[in-house]
Amino acid sequence: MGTVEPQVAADAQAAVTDGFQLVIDALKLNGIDTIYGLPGIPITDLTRRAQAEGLRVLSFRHEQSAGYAASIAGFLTQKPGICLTVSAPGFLNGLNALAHATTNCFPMILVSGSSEREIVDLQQGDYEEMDQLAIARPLAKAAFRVLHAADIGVGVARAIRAAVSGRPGGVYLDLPAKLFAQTIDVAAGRSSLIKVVDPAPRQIPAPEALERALDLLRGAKKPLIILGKGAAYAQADADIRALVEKTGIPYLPMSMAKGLLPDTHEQSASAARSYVLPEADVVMLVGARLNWLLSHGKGKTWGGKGHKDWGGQKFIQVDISPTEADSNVRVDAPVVGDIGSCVSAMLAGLGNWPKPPADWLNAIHEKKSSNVDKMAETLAKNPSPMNFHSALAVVRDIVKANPEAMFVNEGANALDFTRSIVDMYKPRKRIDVGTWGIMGVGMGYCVAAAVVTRQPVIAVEGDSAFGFSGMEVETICRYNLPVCVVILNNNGVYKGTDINPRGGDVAPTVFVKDARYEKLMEAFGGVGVYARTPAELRQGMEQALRSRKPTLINAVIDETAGTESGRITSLNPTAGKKK
Ligand SMILES: Cc1ncc(C[n+]2csc(CCOP(=O)(O)OP(=O)(O)O)c2C)c(N)n1
Ligand SMILES: [Mg+2]
Repeated sequence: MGTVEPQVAADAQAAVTDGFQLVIDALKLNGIDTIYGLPGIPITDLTRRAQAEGLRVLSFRHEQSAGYAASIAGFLTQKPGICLTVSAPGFLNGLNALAHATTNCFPMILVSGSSEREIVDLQQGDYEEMDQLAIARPLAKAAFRVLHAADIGVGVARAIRAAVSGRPGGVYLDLPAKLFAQTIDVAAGRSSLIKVVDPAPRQIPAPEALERALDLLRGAKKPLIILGKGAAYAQADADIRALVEKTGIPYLPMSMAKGLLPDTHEQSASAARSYVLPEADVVMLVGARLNWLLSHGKGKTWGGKGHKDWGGQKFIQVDISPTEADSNVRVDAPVVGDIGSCVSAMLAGLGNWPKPPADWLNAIHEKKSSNVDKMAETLAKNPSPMNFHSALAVVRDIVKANPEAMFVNEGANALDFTRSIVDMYKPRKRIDVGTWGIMGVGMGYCVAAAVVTRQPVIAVEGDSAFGFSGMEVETICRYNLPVCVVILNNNGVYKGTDINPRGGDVAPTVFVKDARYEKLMEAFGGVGVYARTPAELRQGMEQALRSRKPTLINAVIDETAGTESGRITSLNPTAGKKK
């Protein structure tokens, strides 16, 4: 070792920062405090250093779960949820969640390390070679790549803006391996970072659009409001409730808008859904889209003659996207703006609002009462083995007693029955399969819900649905999260009774009979409960909520109880199906 040249010594002492640090600094500067990810080349050190810098770094067993966690964290917080993955395979595992976020309008940023550009672009066979930016682009609201450390600030700022502004969505941020070790002068690095000002600017609706909408609504004989998860996302809970209550208009909450007003609210028309949709004359959609979940606003559900016929309703659509209106049927009064601004402007414009006609309200009330009575009868039965109803009657009570708890739900019958039986009492408590009816969100959602809200989490899962993310019970135990997973175990997809006519392998929808899922939770130090009766289920859930210990309750359900595809049997083509 010779003497160090003076210039080199000066360089060594010169304060430099690197790509790793700048990514962390840029996220922190913008108030991002949690990363959902899975380490490996080239982002392992990023996870370590982020943790050392005080970010919460939650490490999952599969990137898909990390991605779903990030996506729902975005929904719950209005800040982009960050999912961090390695290159090619890790990136691809995260991609499902990115597309899910875009489809559901959740703000999320998938940050993936990637391999060396020069080699990838010449297809010379680099380690985990893949043109990730090109692959992500069609699935994301926006996609960016950062090549120089000095551009990290801009890259992160653009990703944040794209994720949360306007209609939120999934954004992809590509960070090649070489970026992380690049060094630049500390001062230059600091000044390159951007703290995003007003990332989701309010979008104020036009006065004439409001007037048009209110005129239409005021003149309605059979008005109906439909609240979607966009309304839940907006966090304009008090105004939304005031709008519903001051107008006196019956409302239907979409699945993730349940609890925006308590499901027990007298204006809720949920228990009379199949009556109000075809009967309504003016329907105001608030943050809800006329996609398949609302039968595209036409067809028999809406009183149309044929499956594509218009039912005659006029629609008001309150949405942040100007291109949403007319996507399926004519919208007579689009109101474009952020839900909070639109709803508060509507409230201000109500004036002396006439109550909807009494015969409309009375007819709904009658339908509701008779349906509620029928349901109460079904719920009161106590068959052996349990069926969905007798198990969910217990879940319903537990949720009522714990209205602050977060509620995760996925499956087919396990989803559909739960949605209609289990009332929600507070906004943004229910998180589920969303627009695609996607399986696999369960355990990732549980982790994010517990971390973001610090409330206990109850997850009601089909046995198939649970399997998609089941290994994340280790993650739940590792972070000791207050999650109570209830598996409605009917031995399979939809039910456990299919038979393979040729013998040999079991039918494709059937699983191992009487599988002991609760042991999976015990394997990692959590509590496992095997519940064959409503009483055992109740005891297990109460204990889980009291102890806040990770708990998995394997609720044994009659394997004949479900129906094919739950409530959407009609969408499932079958070989002999009649038109
Ligand atoms: C990612 C994904 N793969 C497959 C499906 C098709 N699918 C819909 S529901 C479901 C599982 C239903 O079974 P389970 O969760 O046990 O609910 P059950 O009806 O038995 O209560 C499947 C596989 C899907 N929706 N998403
Ligand atoms: Mg099942």
